[in-house]
Amino acid sequence: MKKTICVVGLGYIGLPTAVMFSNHGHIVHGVDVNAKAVEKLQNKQLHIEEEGLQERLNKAIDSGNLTVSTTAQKADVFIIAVPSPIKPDKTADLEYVRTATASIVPFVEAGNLVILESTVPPKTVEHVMLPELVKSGLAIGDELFVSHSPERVIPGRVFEELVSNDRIIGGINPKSATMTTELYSSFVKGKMHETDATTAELVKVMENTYRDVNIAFANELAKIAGNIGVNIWEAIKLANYHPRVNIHTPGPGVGGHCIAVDPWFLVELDQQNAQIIHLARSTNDGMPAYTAQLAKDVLKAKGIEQPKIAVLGLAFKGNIDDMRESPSMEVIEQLHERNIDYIAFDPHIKENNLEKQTQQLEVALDKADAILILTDHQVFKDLDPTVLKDQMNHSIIIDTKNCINRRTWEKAGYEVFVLGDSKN
Ligand code: SAJ
Repeated sequence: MKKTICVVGLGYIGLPTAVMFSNHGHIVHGVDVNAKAVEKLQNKQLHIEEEGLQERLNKAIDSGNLTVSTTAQKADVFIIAVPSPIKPDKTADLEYVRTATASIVPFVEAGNLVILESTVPPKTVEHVMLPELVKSGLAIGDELFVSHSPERVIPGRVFEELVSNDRIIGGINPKSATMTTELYSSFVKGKMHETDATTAELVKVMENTYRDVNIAFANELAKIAGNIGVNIWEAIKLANYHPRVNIHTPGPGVGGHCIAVDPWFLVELDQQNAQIIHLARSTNDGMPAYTAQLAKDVLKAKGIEQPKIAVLGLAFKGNIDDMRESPSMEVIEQLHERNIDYIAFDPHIKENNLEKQTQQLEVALDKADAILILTDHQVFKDLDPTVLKDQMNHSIIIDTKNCINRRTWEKAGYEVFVLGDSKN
């Protein structure tokens, strides 16, 4: 059934969600505090990148189903999709969730549904949202329905995953959950699993924590394997042939705004019991320093005292333009601390604050002593080692993602070092 929907927060999740509902017959009003972003969207210009978003936004606005402004308005359903970052002391910053909730209070009416999509520490709906929503004077659960339906999409494949992923729907009561399931069934083809709000909050945080702990395990194994002369990539591949084993991959650290953040919610919630979770965070946060030290050791062993390194990859993962929490920045910091000169190159990143960055590979490699690969972009996998070799001072490549073809590079005369490898 056609609804009016007010989406608060037009970022990586809110905007695609608003556009999807608009293009599935609902009347949507999108709200963002960022006036510049709102103005751009009103003119059908994007402030974020996502495959397939532009044409969907055009369609939504042209059809008249989507309007955008900086203030909320009356609707049947309110969807909140705002950031929930951590503060420098690693505790959750829930101010955006609280103020977004407060901003809709003047507009909610009996029979409305409020849905939180942001990933939050368990009990946020109960302890942060509901105290704001009661100020509407409506009876929570009888007149005003509330649920948590966390997004689960991966950047770069948002529109595919919005439709096909299963969804967890956590209502503050069964009626809230049923109403939410009904709404999302406008476009979701995956299964929708109803539960209570706090369980849904925990489930979402657990999913990202599972990955963080598993990656930390892989990173720990990489160090152990390197020390005993075994290639960890080969070992993990073989272990994963077991039907019940799925070890993730090591690397220079964990980036993005989710996996490196959400585990802290559980540490804050129950410091005493979140032991493995806390240790995993520290292990992954220690990988940039490990990577910089690896580079230093490799170069020192070759007698190169004042090296210059071409750092390839600034995005937090392959084939995206997103640098949020990217471990590359910390690796660069750690290189700097070890007095290693660097120049960074990432064809996916157009703007950043780095002093030493180039948009040309030739400039990055000019007189470099080594290449250090930090992101597994396809363009790096496709590099032709023969073309580049003569520009460099030394033919050394350090691959932290095991993404280049070792044989090809060795054949071209390079010495190849891989993180978690016996030959380091
Ligand atoms: N990484 C490794 N080793 C691995 C996998 C990843 O080092 O084996 C690193 C990546 O290089 C990257 C970081 O971890 O730096 C995170 O990348 P990712 O692709 O695993 O995850 P995100 O942050 O892009 O998206 C995650 C997803 N969650 C899960 O897969 C459980 C996504 O579905 C969520 O919607 C998203 O977090 C979110 O918003 O919470």
